Amino acid sequence: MERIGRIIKSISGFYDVIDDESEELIRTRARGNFRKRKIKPLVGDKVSYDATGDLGYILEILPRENSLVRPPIANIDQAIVVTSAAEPNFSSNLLDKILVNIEHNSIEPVVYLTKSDLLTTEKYQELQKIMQGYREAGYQVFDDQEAYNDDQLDRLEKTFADKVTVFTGQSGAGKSTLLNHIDKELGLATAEISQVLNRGKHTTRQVSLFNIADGLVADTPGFSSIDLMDITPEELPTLFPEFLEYSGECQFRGCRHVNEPNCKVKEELAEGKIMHSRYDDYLYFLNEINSYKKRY
Ligand SMILES: Nc1nc2c(ncn2[C@@H]2O[C@H](COP(=O)(O)OP(=O)(O)OP(=O)(O)O)[C@@H](O)[C@H]2O)c(=O)[nH]1
Ligand SMILES: [Mg+2]
Ligand SMILES: [Zn+2]
Repeated sequence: MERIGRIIKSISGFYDVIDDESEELIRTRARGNFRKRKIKPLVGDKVSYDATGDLGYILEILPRENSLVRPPIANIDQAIVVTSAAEPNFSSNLLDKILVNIEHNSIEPVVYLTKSDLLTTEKYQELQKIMQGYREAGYQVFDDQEAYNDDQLDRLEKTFADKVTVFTGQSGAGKSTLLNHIDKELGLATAEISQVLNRGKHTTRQVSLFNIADGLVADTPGFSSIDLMDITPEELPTLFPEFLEYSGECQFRGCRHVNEPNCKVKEELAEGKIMHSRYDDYLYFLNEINSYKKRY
């Protein structure tokens, strides 16, 4: 019998599906023809499946609203970008790259700062100014010094209802730790970062969706870097919300905000309304994207 459900976990060729109607958990396999067509079901996929025997079979993947490569997950509404203030060190370049990637997939981004408890008051205040810049750029930011205080956790949880939310960010940033604070029963594995490399140890190995606060929330494997392969130079300036706010007032339509005359974005940059670090990252990413093109 054909039914509809959502993949919440994938383990070595098996896919755990929650049935849309009965909310039962069914273990399934993908039919052989998926492999032939080079289609890989993703966590988050809505699927039709046959559950006649002990083991179900995925028949079709329903059309995706969106999907990410890193982490591999489909049909996401919101992404919590877990960002460490220290250990690993805060990197605006990495944060901006993650944000661009999320904007490209039309997912609502939220910035969640962890590990500010490891900073001196002075360093924390500097970082708070940067975080205020992200708020002014249009992002929702959670940046309390005590990352997991109840009030902040409550406010975060309220954003989960009726959505699929993915926790993403660098390995070791604290994604699983944050989820464990939100739901005390999850008991997700966490590990100290490598002090020698100042990098996380890739503790979380797979994407899993959990039912939390009337929504679905995914813990995912962290990464150390991402690329911008799918993004064109034309699209890039549209992925910075604060540029979009002013680009209508640039003299040229499709202004890239680099060397064009009467560029409103550059005027706002000079006025201090646009963060220098964001603009510098924009130029850096533009360069990176252009260098991919030359290679093909
Ligand atoms: N001091 C401090 N340590 C934290 C904080 N958040 C997380 N940690 C620690 O950072 C380490 C890494 O946390 P994890 O939750 O495993 O990180 P992760 O983002 O899930 O990492 P991956 O699964 O590798 O992607 C653990 O030792 C946590 O206890 C924080 O706010 N403050
Ligand atoms: Mg983890
Ligand atoms: Zn411009």
